[in-house]
Amino acid sequence: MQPLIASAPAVGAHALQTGPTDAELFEYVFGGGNTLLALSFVINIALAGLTILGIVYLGRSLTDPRSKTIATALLLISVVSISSYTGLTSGLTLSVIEMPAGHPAAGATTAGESGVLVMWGRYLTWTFSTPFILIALGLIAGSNWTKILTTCAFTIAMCVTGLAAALTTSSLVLRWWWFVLGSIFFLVIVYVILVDWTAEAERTGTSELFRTLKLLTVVGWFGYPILWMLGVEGIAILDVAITSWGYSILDIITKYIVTFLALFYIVDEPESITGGSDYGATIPGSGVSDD
Ligand code: RET
Repeated sequence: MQPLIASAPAVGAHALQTGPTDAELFEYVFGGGNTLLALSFVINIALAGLTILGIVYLGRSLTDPRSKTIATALLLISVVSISSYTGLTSGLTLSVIEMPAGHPAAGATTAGESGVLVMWGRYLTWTFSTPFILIALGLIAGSNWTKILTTCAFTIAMCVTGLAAALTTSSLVLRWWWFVLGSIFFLVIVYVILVDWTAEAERTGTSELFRTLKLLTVVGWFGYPILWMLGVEGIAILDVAITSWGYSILDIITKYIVTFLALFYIVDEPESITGGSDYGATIPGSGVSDD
């Protein structure tokens, strides 16, 4: 009879099974030697918190259901963000992961363990934050739910493949293959924003705002795969603190700046944004105008 232990998976066979504990990672980031990295997390907790307060304050006078839907989508971007950065800060969504043979960072050590620091929580939480950015943009353009939900599905697929790329330790080729898949999904989103939503915004009268949001979004979003390629997950010419600041700055542009630009436009409830009291009602004629 085979000994039981023989069927147990080999320790260290999987990216998330080994490495330092959350407490050791927390100490590594906040223990004094990595102030730059620590700041890239904490500053975003503060900014997400301020953005939430800003939306609640500026959005308090909204009455139209469509404006409220957009404001709620904007709010949820920062709700996810504050949670995401809390995960990174606590060490919960950080890991030290050994890169496969041939990777420029193969053989590196971090916090006394072999491997590099991977902020995998970023990819995981983009899965939840980016759909809300796209819902807000699609609604501002006046698009339909088919297109909006299509971009949501593709952004989820893009972020999950990015997560898989970051966590794959078996093969360098497969890391990059995940990355290529994610990039293809990304191009679908870029197409919808640049072609469909641009034309729709033109028709619905929001093109001026949409042009600015589109520029910040498309240019900003291209920064993420570029950072992935240059950072420690890719060709490793940027160290973890610089990569993390890169992502944090892109987050400031693509989330908080986009949020406030959209919000300042929505608070006045122009005709191009309002949907009428029946907007979004599940029963015709039951529109709530008094809440
Ligand atoms: C990955 C790697 C796989 C290929 C591509 C990527 C793109 C990521 C993007 C992220 C945007 C994040 C935002 C977060 C705000 O909360 C996953 C890096 C194309 C575009 C806007």
